[in-house]
Amino acid sequence: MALARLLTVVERGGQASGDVARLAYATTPPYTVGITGAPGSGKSTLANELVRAARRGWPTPGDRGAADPLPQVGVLAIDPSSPFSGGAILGDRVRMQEHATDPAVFIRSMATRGHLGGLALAVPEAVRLLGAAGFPLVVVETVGVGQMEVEVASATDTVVVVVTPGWGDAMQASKAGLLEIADLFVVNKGDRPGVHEARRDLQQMLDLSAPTDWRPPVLTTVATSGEGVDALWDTVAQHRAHLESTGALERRRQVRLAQELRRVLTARVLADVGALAAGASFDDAVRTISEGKLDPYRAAEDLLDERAGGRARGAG
Ligand SMILES: Nc1nc2c(ncn2[C@@H]2O[C@H](COP(=O)(O)OP(=O)(O)OP(=O)(O)O)[C@@H](O)[C@H]2O)c(=O)[nH]1
Ligand SMILES: [Mg+2]
Repeated sequence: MALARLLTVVERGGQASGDVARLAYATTPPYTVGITGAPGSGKSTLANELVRAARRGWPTPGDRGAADPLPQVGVLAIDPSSPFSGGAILGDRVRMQEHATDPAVFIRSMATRGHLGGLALAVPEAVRLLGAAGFPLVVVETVGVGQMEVEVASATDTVVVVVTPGWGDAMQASKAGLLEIADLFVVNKGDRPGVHEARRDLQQMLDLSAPTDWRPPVLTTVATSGEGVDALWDTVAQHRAHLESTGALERRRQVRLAQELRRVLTARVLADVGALAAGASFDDAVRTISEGKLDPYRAAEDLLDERAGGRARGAG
């Protein structure tokens, strides 16, 4: 499938990825829902169920029957630790199998190939690509552990943070920086003991955080049975309506674009640094520094000047 191949290009990064991004750019971005949380908290199972609910369409307040079904839904399962990609990792593939024959649901796992900018750049590009391919909704699943994973999750329109019942889970989420990025919380595995305590812990933490015009609701789900997932989808829709009516959606997306542009710039500059450090002038500079005839600061200036001169000559 062409879309899958284009996503592989985006995943690899570099010039070709930039070309794809350019093609996909001028289209309406899809609405994105991030699902993040600790490993094994049920994110994939929940994403699976959420897709099922979402396919029925965005709920229209007061008149459920009028919702237009979503033509296509994309799911990107981000796997920060895996060097493998190009299709769902085994566990996700098994769990999401029921959608596998549904052409309206596109599921893809993405891993970093270690390219500059990494997933933080590849994910928004992939989302844009799905938007250009006609997907109005993309669900992004990320394991909320490292800084980069939290950043990827927070770069979605509605961020769902999943916790499970059990001592200190809410606290762990807080430590991982998930409290700040959550638009809504889900206590999944609602069939297990400790749901009440988990909900209470989250509410207490929310009480302590600075009040905003949207207090993240705390929902309970049993992803394995689908219990609570319709309510989750309704709440995602409420959050979207809130973002749209306050202008916050526009602002958030603007901030994200600035972030993305900064990352593209950083990747470009780092690539330049890599090229400079691989050149003969660099080796010369190291030798001169070691002979005590030059300091690294001056050497860096010289290298940059030399490069700028080379560029000007190349352009002229
Ligand atoms: N009892 C119970 N088990 C659940 C529930 N939701 C998910 N599970 C189980 O929890 C395990 C992990 O579920 P996943 O959906 O793979 O969790 P995940 O967060 O995507 O896991 P990673 O992607 O590996 O971080 C599976 O065995 C699920 O069947 C639930 O609501 N109740
Ligand atoms: Mg998963």
